[in-house]
Amino acid sequence: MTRRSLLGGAAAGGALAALTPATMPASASAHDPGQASGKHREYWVSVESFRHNLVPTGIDQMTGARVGPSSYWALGFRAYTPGFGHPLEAEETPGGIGPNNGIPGPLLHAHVGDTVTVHLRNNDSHFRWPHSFHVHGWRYDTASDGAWTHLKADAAKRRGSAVPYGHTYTYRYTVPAGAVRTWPYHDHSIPQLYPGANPSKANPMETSPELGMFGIIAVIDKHTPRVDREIYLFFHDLYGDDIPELSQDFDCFNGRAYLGNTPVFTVPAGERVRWRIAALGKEFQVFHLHGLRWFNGQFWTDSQILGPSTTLTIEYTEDNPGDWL
Ligand SMILES: [Cu+2]
Repeated sequence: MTRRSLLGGAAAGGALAALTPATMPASASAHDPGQASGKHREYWVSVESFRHNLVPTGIDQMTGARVGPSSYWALGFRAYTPGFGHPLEAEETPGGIGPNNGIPGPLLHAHVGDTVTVHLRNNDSHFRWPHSFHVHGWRYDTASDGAWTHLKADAAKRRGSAVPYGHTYTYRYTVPAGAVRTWPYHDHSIPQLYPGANPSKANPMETSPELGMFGIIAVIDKHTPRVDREIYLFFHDLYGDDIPELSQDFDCFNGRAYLGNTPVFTVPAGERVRWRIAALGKEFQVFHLHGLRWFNGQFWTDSQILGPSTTLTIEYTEDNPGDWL
């Protein structure tokens, strides 16, 4: 049963408003007068803290080696019904918010010309750190940048760069022409030290994103080809120096590390599939598929590199059935 079919009555209208364009026209934006023709989208996103295990089986199924300890206090973004009523259910269809389990955060969608509002609630009940919501790809002014700096003079302009625990903040965006692709979003608030971390070894600058505060934005326009399935993949790394509860450094797909723990994606033969892939941190990653290839705009390939804060959007037809790495 799909999520939509579960919805009925007034609650349904409210829940869907968080996912799909409302009927009201976008309000004209002073600095983006050309972008007022789209729909208005509204998301309710909560910052949540929870225990998370990067390697639930405790074993690397490629080598059979034991791995761990691999659990720590994580942070993530989760989408809610309007007014932060309750978490939205998973919606793993093209255009849906995805698993909505916190790592990565909900998949946010917009069409060129839309305006978007994101209401952020800081519900980080474990650390009680200030947090923020910072997007790539959409257009915003400094009040919606969500990027904290130590400059005192900045504080008044950069409201929303350090939303205290228990508070909410509303960010406003327009979706400019040329933004069609995949983008990341993440926390960009005050540097923090994970409890027990050695200040001389840890890098506090990106602690909250390292703990799981990131997600993917998909922007489309009327030329974006229809696909049968979209797969979302986020590369990120955690370091033992930053999070002393971890036995080692971990390289993750959607918050999981090592074969047998990382997500398994299933695509029926013949389907057209689009991957939206993003990376944060300081490592270079390679996205490599076995058994399948795609045309990257210049040539056919099965491997593409991904630097920090960059994304890939690839499409192909699933024409080689099998279990592939
Ligand atoms: Cu960024």
